[in-house]
Amino acid sequence: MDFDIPENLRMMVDTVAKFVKQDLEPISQQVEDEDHIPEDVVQKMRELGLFGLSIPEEYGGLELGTLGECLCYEELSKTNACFRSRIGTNNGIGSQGILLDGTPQQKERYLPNLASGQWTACFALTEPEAGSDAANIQTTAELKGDHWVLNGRKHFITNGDIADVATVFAANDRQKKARGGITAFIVEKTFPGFYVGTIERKMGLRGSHTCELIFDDCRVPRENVIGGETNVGQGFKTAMKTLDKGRLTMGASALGSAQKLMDLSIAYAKQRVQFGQPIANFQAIQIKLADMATHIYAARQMLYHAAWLRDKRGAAVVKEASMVKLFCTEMANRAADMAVQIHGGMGYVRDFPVERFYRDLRLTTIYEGTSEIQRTVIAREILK
Ligand code: COS
Repeated sequence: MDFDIPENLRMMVDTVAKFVKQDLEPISQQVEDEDHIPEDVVQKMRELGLFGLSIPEEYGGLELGTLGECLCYEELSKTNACFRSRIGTNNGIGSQGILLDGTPQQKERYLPNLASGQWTACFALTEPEAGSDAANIQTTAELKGDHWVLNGRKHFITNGDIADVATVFAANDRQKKARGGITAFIVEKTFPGFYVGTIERKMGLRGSHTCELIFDDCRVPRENVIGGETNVGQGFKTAMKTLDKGRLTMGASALGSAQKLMDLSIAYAKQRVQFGQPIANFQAIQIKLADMATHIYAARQMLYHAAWLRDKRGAAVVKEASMVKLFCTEMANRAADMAVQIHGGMGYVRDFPVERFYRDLRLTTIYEGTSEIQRTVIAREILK
């Protein structure tokens, strides 16, 4: 076993850490208040290559591999979660369908624009009647001449309002559902019949928008079926494979935030004096910090191992990816709870970042597959 992180990845992580400290952290409260990331910061993200961490070099990305991408996400998640969310769809759910199953022409057209960050991508799977039951898609796709015509409504779509291109899953055959009935399409925002609907008012993750997408006789050229004609009906598998990777990076994000919360809690416990001494001297606080450190250590080992497995084995880490998402996100939520407790009243006010992490992390056990779904996937895999 070799636990050394390769030099090139270490350098990239240092670059991201510096960017977080110098450029992102100073504006994290402003972004929270304004619910918007300034364009000059997005431009810096482009210049650093952050939109193309996962995309192969031949398409202009950094091709860091799963481990490298996870390491960067971990670092980026030590500040406001919206920054990670901004680059997340291009690296993850918005590009992976094209990368994993797209035709050479589709990769050529879309991946360079996504890697550079000139275009933003989103992933449109979830619908009002298809959340955890992702195969219950009601949006329909009907072939009419040279075009597929999409009709329906997606919701909870991260970056949907700013997306130039969406990976959209629609039912070509409602009876067949996950087995031959769902097709993945690449839909550009300029295609007729594509509309952005309501933007949700959320508990947290301000600065990152989640919205409805509406398809009203939306005309999608035949060549925009991901993988081409032979892949009609095979979209559910594309969605599942995409989510497998997303579950690893989601784990990495939760881990980074948990680490930050522990660092903040240690610093606070050392300087906050009660009963004539720093509260870090009290066992009640020490136990919380020790638990946080131990759980973070365990989470990091499983994440790095699963990422390494994926880089070595390709996409076949279904069980491990769900385990990582489940463990890291639930761990981070517990860490956030402990961090609020250690900070006391200061953990509940908006002058300190702990309160924001607490709200933002709450989403991590829900989106890209709830904890309950992760357990379902793990159980299926081990009972096979
Ligand atoms: N990789 C590749 N193929 C997969 C797969 C994976 N991870 N998971 C399932 N498949 C394949 C199956 O092998 C099956 O193919 P065959 O017909 O060739 O056997 C097909 O897809 C259907 O799979 P399954 O029977 O498992 O479908 P279900 O409807 O039972 O799926 C779960 C159930 C819970 C796994 C799925 O609905 C799910 O992941 N839901 C959560 C969705 C989610 O995470 N949403 C978050 C919002 S998107 S950001």
